[in-house]
This record gives sequence, structure tokens and C-alpha cells, in this order.
Amino acid sequence: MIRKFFSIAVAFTFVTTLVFSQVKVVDPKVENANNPLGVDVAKPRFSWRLESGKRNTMQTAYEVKVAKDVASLASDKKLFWTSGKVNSDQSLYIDYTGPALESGQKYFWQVRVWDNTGKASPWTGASMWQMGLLKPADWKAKWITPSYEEDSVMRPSPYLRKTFQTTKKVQSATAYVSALGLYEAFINGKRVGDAYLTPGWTNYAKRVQYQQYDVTNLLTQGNNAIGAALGSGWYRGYIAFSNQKNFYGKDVALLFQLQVNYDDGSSDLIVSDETWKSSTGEILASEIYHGETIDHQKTKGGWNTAGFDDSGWSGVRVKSEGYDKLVATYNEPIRKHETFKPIKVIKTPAGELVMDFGQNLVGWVQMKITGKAGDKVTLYHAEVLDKKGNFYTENLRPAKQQNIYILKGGGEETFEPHFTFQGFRYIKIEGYPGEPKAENFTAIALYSDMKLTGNFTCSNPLINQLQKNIQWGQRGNFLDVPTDCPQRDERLGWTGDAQAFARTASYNFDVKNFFSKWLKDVANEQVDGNVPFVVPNVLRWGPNLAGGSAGWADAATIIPWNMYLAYGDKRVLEDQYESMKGWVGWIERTSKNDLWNTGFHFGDWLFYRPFDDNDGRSAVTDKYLIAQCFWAHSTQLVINAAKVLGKNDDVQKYSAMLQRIKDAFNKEYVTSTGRLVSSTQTAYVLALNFDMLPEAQRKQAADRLVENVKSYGNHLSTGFLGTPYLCHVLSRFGHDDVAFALLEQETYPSWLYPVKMGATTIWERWDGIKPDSTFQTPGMNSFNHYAYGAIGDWMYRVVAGIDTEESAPGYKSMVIRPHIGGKLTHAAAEYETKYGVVRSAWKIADGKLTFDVEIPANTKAVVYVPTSKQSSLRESQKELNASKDFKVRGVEGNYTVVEVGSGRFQFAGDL
Ligand code: RAM
Repeated sequence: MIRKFFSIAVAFTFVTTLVFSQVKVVDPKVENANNPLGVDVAKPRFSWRLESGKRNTMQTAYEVKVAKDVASLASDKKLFWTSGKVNSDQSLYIDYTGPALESGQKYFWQVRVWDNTGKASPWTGASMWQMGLLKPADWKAKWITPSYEEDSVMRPSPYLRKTFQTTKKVQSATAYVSALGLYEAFINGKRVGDAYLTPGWTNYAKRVQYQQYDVTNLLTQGNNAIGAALGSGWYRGYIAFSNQKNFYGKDVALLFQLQVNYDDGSSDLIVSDETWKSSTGEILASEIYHGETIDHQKTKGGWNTAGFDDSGWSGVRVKSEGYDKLVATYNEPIRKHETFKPIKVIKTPAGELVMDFGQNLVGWVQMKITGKAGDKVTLYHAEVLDKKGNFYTENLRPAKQQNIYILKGGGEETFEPHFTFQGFRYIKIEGYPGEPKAENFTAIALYSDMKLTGNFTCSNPLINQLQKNIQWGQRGNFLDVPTDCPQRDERLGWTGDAQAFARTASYNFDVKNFFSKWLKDVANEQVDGNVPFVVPNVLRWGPNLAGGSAGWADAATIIPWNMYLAYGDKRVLEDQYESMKGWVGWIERTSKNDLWNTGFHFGDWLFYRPFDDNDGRSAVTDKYLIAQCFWAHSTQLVINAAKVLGKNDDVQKYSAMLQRIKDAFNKEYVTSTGRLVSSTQTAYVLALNFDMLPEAQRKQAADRLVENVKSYGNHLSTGFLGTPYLCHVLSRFGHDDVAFALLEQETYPSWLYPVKMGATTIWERWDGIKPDSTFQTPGMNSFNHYAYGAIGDWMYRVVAGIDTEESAPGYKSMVIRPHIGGKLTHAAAEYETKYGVVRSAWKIADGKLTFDVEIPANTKAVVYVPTSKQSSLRESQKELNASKDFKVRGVEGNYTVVEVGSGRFQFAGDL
């Protein structure tokens, strides 16, 4: 019998969908957002996706048209701009090149495309975008703050209000709102928008974001009222760990501008100014770290509606703040997401009443309660219970994370905070009148509204839980800025953590706009090119910038490059280029004889160190060796960016510099036989990942790394800097077996150890909770710290094998090259690129392999079909060649290499 080693089964969907073969354009976006409000770039870019039931669909041309109203767009008359038919396969980031766009103006647009069969798609329905306020002079509102003397200790939230009239029929109304501090705004008692912790966190001395809302439906003809409550937030609340407050200023302030357009073509502007009123209300205190106190006895019912009597309220003071720092909000605002009900109500051995929500998350708890006036309930928040099962808060350090609610009585009341957030899985309840019922408590997750774009699953349930934990770590720590942790008195934009996790983050969620915004914050905080430890920078450590640490500051180069790879948008490199060069330039000026061996560095932070280290097994990597590696890496990334941007002089200059950096490294840190002065995993990993060693020395270095991992019984010993690249390096040098052994390792240090200990997020330390349930160093033991979640990148990119070609970034052209290994019998990843969903799923059963691949329209891929039987490969090539849908490139190692266009493919055969 002739054994058929390999065959291709064409998916049935392919055959049936042929009927609907016309290409369709979906998901039209402006500046990577659907129907955005508040666009303040002069030339917004258009993007869309193609959908097609046919294989090998490519776009060959497009046409975009723009009008100021839908009717003009539909009739094709009075078009504001049209691109005309442009022959191009570009479907992302197409520049608007028409006449100058006006402040606050709405524009409507449509797009159609032609595919490679010559057929045109239908036009998309009308989409829109609305410009922001483009110049400081467009702001007529004033910054206002209450005129009454604020209690400077508790700092109750100021409430501000204003009434106004509309006599004509409102056609549209747009509110532009910002604050120094945090705001929650209302019109006629209804909340303006669904964003929280607005206006978000930037260095308010340099950049203040405003939000733009369509509030047409909130207005009524006749009397109207605007109300806004303010919180201290990052602006003046406690921040960083030195009990520091009023970091950006002492007075919170509101900026509110409402543009009302009437049916008859006239308009009104209602703005914050000296005519507003101010008072306090139910929010008695609110701090990000410490929580919020709300007293319903102090609620001023109807305070944000027109009929309210505000005669007892004070006036407001105008703050002399300009408008030149105002920027539109580019990233997605923080919104409410998943909700959780308690899975358990616990009476702890210490007698505490605790509820367990089953997931470590970030946000807050909404509580429903019935009691009498003056009853006071306190909710405490914690991530873990201790060894005995008691509520544990020592790792929160001074952060109180407690919400205090005082009842007004007389019926059911609902409480939830406004200007704080908590990192928790458990709450402890004190003072609840009667027996609290689980159904009255709902935990709500809040985070930047990034779209979920990826998932990874496999045959090992512990790894599947790890994937969930990585995603929850991201949800909990992507709150307008990427934070290290969400619970203790820190919650800061630590640059090192962010760079370690950025690529993984880009698989899990759409972080394009999130990082574009934060990278601008990074550039903003650079001093002579030097990059701070945290961005926004709220650390003041002596006279010099708290910055310049290798692997932290390199966020300035690593993240732009990763975002460019993930989303294929050159603009991030254009925008960040000076910042990237600035950082490398700073190192150059700090270095001597091409060695960067000065200054403070965090090093391979939290690398593994056994407690009783008599064998010298602590994985200590020379900090300057690390610094030299990151200097080289950052320089390489500047070269990469310079190539993309066509800056040839820079390519020359930085290439020469890179050579000097590497030469100095080899002289200083490598013996003649190739041993690194620090014989640690991290040292070998960085040297190999950043190509520090001459070609001829790389194999032996990889062997030493393997030897090291094995000497630890297949355990890693890397910290924040080595971990992200560890498995990548092992795979690159042919040691998948070791990489998989590390991933599947269940005792610490390992990724699965916390999972086995019941973790639902990524821990800060490999051994945050010991096997005997005791804790590591309480002062620094977060259970929601995403850095070690960086293994996610290897799971998507190597195990499932989904990667972009660097020459066609953003997955315009990709490589699908799964690695089968360890004890896994299947693995699958799905990733929504900007072109559409890519899928790669392999499965082994009874010695047979099935491999499913899906490639989105307007892209192509080189698919590496895994098989180790050389004899089968010849067979398969014949078959593959017979299909018009593929081109077989040949055989590479254990793979048959196939070139495919868009569509679904299933490869099946013997392994
Ligand atoms: C810790 C932070 C962060 C790390 C720095 C060096 O306090 O939590 O994770 O980057 O230290």
C-alpha cells in the first residue's frame, strides 16, 4: 500500500462561499478608530479591512470620498474631497490630502475597493469623524475651580454647575471637556459619555488631554443644566511611594465647552467661566491609592439638573491656565468592562467577612444595601488571603484601597466610587447592617478600552490559564498608561515593565493608540535624551533625573519598533524618531571608550535568587554587561527606523557606532573561548538575542545557556530583562526542547508555578507565594505585575508561529511557522491583525498532524508546514504543486514551505 504521508484538504467553507465572492470593505477607521470624535491631526489617515469568500484576494485599487454631510456624500455632489481611483494595495493609513480640515467639524466618508479579479466592492456605509479643537484660540471656556476654601486634608470633591437655555431645536451638540484632576460630567442629570478617570494621565504641566462627546441627546429644548464633579486623581492626589501629594498642582479645575448647533443654522457656545457655581457633595474624600468615602446623607439630589436651587452655592475662581497644552485624546478612554459576582462568601479564621470574586482584577465593587441613616460600611480590597486564610493587605504598603460608604437610609442604596480604582480579588466588609448577600456585590473591571485581538490555547490547561492570567495582567495595568501594578502605592508607568511586555500586549489587545499616546508621554519626559524610570515621571530622587537605567529607558526605542512591526504604521517611527535618537545619544555621551559602564541600573530586576545561596546559584548578571547589550539593541533599532524612514546618513552613522559597541562588548565581557563574564542565563540570552557575539561564537554560547538551564533542573533564573527573550533565543538556536521544558515547568521559578498556586494574574516575583503558602518580601510582592507575562509573545509567535515579515510589517506579509514541542498535542492562536484574523492551529493525534491556517484578505503568507519525514515531503510537494492556490517553495529543515494568499487552508498528514 502506498502510504499517503501528506495531503491537503480544502476547507468546505471555501467551496460554499464562492457564491458570495464579491469583495467587501468592513471596519472603516480614521486614525485607527471607528467614527472617532476629537481628531486633532492635520491629515487623518483612513484604514479598512477587506472581506472575501475567495482565496488569494488582494486589493488592487481604492477610492475614498469625503463630504461634510451624509446627503452630499450619497449624491456625490458637493464632495469635500475624493482620492479618485488609486491603484494600490494599501488599505491601512491612507493619508487624507484634501483641503484644510476645520476645528470641530464633522466629516463623513465612504470607501470602495477593487480586487485582483477586477471587481469593485460596494461602497461602505457612511462613516464619520469629527475634528477636535485645533488651535488654542478655539477654546473659549475658562479653567475654573471652586471659590470656597477647600478642606486641604480630606479634599472633598468639588461639584460645579451651570444652567442655560436653548430656545431653538437642537441639531447637534458637542462637549469638549477636560480637568486638572479627574472629572465626571453630567447634562440634565445624565452622565456625559461612559469614560472613567478622565481626562487620563499625562504630565499635566506639558500635555493635558481633553475628551469630546456628542451630547445632542442629553439636551432638552428649554432649561438645561451642566454639572461636573472633580477628583484629585493623579494631579494632586498621593502619588509614588514617598507620601507625595500635589505633584502637579494644588487646585483641581474644570474646562468645559459646549457647542450647540441649531436646526436654523445658528449656534451657541456654553463655556465654563465665572458664572458657574460650586459646592461640595457626597464624595467626602477620594484618592487613587486610598479609596473613596461617600456619604449619601450629603448627596445634593438633583444637583446636576436645571430645577435645583443653587442659591446656597459659592461661585468659582478662574485659574490662569492656558490652552496650548491641550491635546485631543488619541487612545481609547478607560471604560467599564467585565463584571464578577462573588464566587464565595468566607468567614476567615480571624473572623473577617470576606467575599471572593474569583479573579484578581482592577476596578471597583458596586454595592447595593438597605440600612438606616448613618450606617457606615467599609470595603477593604486585597489580592490574596494568607496562609491561614485571612485577609492579607501587607503587600499594599501604605495604599489603603478602602471605600467607605455612609447610608442615608430609607430604601435600597447603590454605592460605587468615582475617582479611584482598586486591585483586588477579595473584599473584606465591615459595618454591613445585617447579613450581606453575594448578589448585592458586583466587581467591575475598568481599563483602557482596547479591543481584544488575540487568544492562545493548547492542550495543557495550565498554559491556558497562564494565557488568561497574562491577559488579565494587561487589563489590570493598562489604565491610560502602562503601570507596573494596580494595587500598592505605586501604579506607575515603569518603562522597563512596559518594554518587556509591549509585543505580547500587541497580540492580546489592540494597543496601537494606547502606546502611541504613551510614547508621546515618554518623549515629553526626556531630559537631554535621557528617559525616566517612570512615565509620566513623578519620581524625584535628588537633583538628577530618576532615569537612565538600561532596559527601562530603552522603552523609547523598543516599543516604537514593536508597534511598527505589529501595526505596520510608519508614523510611530516618524513621531518617535527624535526620541529614539535622543536616548541613544544620551548613552553615547555617558559612555567612555565605547563602554556604557556608569550610572545606576536596575539590572535584571527580580532575577531568581535562592534564599540560602551557598552554591553561588543566584543569577547575578553584571549590570554593565546588560547595559552594553541594551545600548547595542537600541542602536540597532535606531538603524532599523532610519532605514524605514530613508535616513541614510543616520544608517551609516549608527551602524558604525553599533560596531564599536559590539567590539567593546567582546573585549570587555567575553573570554577568548566565548564565556561571558557573568555566566547567567540572562547574560547569554541578551548577548545572543541582540547579536552581540561574532557568528562563530553563537552556537557555543547557546550551548552554555542550555547547560545553565539544565543545571537548574530545567528552571529559568532570569529577571525582567532576560525573561522576554529566553525562549526566543532557545528556539532560534534549535533548542525548542529546552524552551518547552521551561514553559511546562511547574515548580518555581517558572511560569506555571503561580498558576498551580491558584494565580489568576501574573505575579511580580517567581515565588511571590511559597509552596508552604508563606509570602515573599511583603514590601514588594504584587500579584498583578505583567512583566513576566512576556512569554505570551513566544507562545503566539513561536508555538503557534504567527509572525510578520519585517519587510512588510503589520502582517501585510507574514510567516506562519509553528513549533511543535514539549508534551503539547495541540496549540492554536488567533490574532486579529489590522488586515483581519490570522489563525494558526496544529494538532497531533495518532501520529497524524492537522494544521489549519487562515490568512486575511489583502495579505499573503509563507507557511511552514511541519513534518519531519523527508520521504513525505516529496510526496506532498507534488500534491501541493497541483493546487493553484499554493506555491511550494521547497523544504527547509523539518518544514515544507508553502506560499499562500488569503483564505483558509488545512494541511493534514503523518508527522
Ligand atoms: C518596582 C516596580 C517595577 C520595576 C521597578 C524597578 O518597584 O514595581 O516593576 O520596574 O521597581
